[in-house]
This record gives sequence, structure tokens and C-alpha cells, in this order.
Amino acid sequence: MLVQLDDIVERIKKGKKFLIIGHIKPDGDDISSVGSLTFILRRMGKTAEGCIADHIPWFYGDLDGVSEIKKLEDLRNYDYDTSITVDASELSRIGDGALLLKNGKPDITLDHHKTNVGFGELDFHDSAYAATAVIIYEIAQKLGVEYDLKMANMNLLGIATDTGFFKYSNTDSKVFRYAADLVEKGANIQKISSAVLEHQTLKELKLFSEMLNTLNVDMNGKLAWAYVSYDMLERNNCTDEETGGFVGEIRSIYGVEVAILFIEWPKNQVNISFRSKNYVDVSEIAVYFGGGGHVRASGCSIKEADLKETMDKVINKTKEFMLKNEQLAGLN
Ligand SMILES: [Mn+2]
Repeated sequence: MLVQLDDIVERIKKGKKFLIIGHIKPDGDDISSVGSLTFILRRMGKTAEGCIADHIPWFYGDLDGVSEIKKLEDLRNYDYDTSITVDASELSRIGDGALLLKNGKPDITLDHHKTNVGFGELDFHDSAYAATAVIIYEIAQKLGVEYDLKMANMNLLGIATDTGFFKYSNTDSKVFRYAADLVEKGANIQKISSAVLEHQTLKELKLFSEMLNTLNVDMNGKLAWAYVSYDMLERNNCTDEETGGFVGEIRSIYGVEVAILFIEWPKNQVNISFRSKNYVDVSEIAVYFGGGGHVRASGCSIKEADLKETMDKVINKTKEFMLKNEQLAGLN
């Protein structure tokens, strides 16, 4: 049931033992939201454990507090009275974390994805929020919780990463205001940006150069796409984890409105990332193919799929969507 943030705050006040669950393929906002909410609740004198039922990319491990987020196995016997999912648009996004839920659904869901379906007892989701970490910060304010250094850094992580370090179109005045508050409390943006943005490995760069060889443009340079095949990943001793920044690089090409990256991983599965710059709502394209996300960043996975066939299908559909969006934007 969709409720106001104040209703969530009242429900949180009633709980004593909490389980916070993030989504699989965790990103900075997910890790930040799980960590921050866990620490906020502990600070209030409540018992809280954070869980991500998937591998957390190694480079986040340098940040204070990330190692306190638990794996599914650690929490199988954990008893709680309130479960909260963060940054997940639907139940399947929390992966095996769902095994920890009583009655098959969380008590509270907190999210900012446009494609959120509302799958909790109480749901708060609003795509006007740049990050779930922004929602978490507002909850902490409403609860009157004082932040320590670890909490300030943890909360800033999600705000920074989901705004592309304060440069995406979702970077509103609230983002700067909350980030300023967190910096005032001691958060170190340089440490966060260095950990998240400056961890490239040699094999990752080699994979990137191979990906660039597959780059193509169409729609007068407004659509660009590239792929990373299973063979390319294997050859460079990489997993899909090493492709995190690739699609952003494709979008950064001058004149490109929509960027698509196709990643074949594991074999016979194609994971597709969409990015847009100004006017195309790529969440619509992702939803069409069974995925979801945001207006400017979305994704989907197609199982039992052939890479080339999937690319043809998705690129053609994307062109259709782009033409529709151009008409809506009055560009033709
Ligand atoms: Mn997010």
C-alpha cells in the first residue's frame, strides 16, 4: 500500500528488531541505503541487520561500514519484527533475500525507481528522489537521528553515485543541500569518488578497448551501442562486474541521446543497459523487455538468448521508441 514518508517513520518507531534488504547486483545507492538505514536504526537503540544476497563489488570494501552488511547465510536464523527493502523496484530484485521474508513480502519498501510496483505492506516510492539514499536521509531527519562520521560517509555514497557524482539531470538542489549537510558531518567525497571511480584494472581497460571495437551509431549519431560477448569476458579473465562504467562512456559521445550496452553473461543470457541524455525515457524500453529502472538509466536481462538476435530486436525497438520520444519532444 502506497503511503507517505511520515507513515513510514511512524511504523519504524514501532519496530524493535529490523532486517534491511538491498537488491542484487548492488550499486552504490543500494549499499549506501542498506548501510545507512541499518546504522540509523542502531543509533536509535534498535537492533538492525543489513543484508545483500549477492556479491558486493570489491572496491566498495574500502569504505567504512560496508563490511558490516551481511550475506544471506549469516541471517538465516535472525529473528526480526520489521523488514524493509531498499532501492528495489520489485520483489525479484532482492534475489534470495526474499527467503528471509515472513509472509513473502516486506513490511516496508523504500525506493525511487520509476518502475516500482509496490510489493510491501507499506510502500514509499517516488521517482522525484535522485537516490534511495536521499529518502533514507530524510527519514533520519524526521527521526531526529544524529549522524556520526561512518553514517555520514555511508549516506553520501548513495547520493553521490546515483547522481553520477552530482552531474546527472536528477541532481537537484536537495541533493546538494543534503550532501552539504553530510560533508559538514565529516563525510569525505574524495574518498568515496576515489573508491568508486578510480579502481580500474588493466584487464578491465583491455576489455573496454575490445568493447570499443564493437561500437556502432545510428539515427544520425543519436543512438550508439556496443557489446561485450561471453568470449570477450572469458578472454580477458573478466566477469560482468568489470563492465560497470562502459555504458556511461558510450553515452558520453557527443550527439548521442541513447546508449545501449549488451553484455552476454552468463553464457546465453544477455543483460542490457540503457542510458539516455536529454529526452528519451529509457525505462519504457527496459520495461518492454521485462526490465525496469529510471528515465535516464534502465536495464533488462533476457535469458536463453542469442547475442546478435537480441541486439537486432532491441535496437529496432529502441529506434521506434526514439522516434516516438522525438515526436513527443517536438524534435521532428
Ligand atoms: Mn538507486
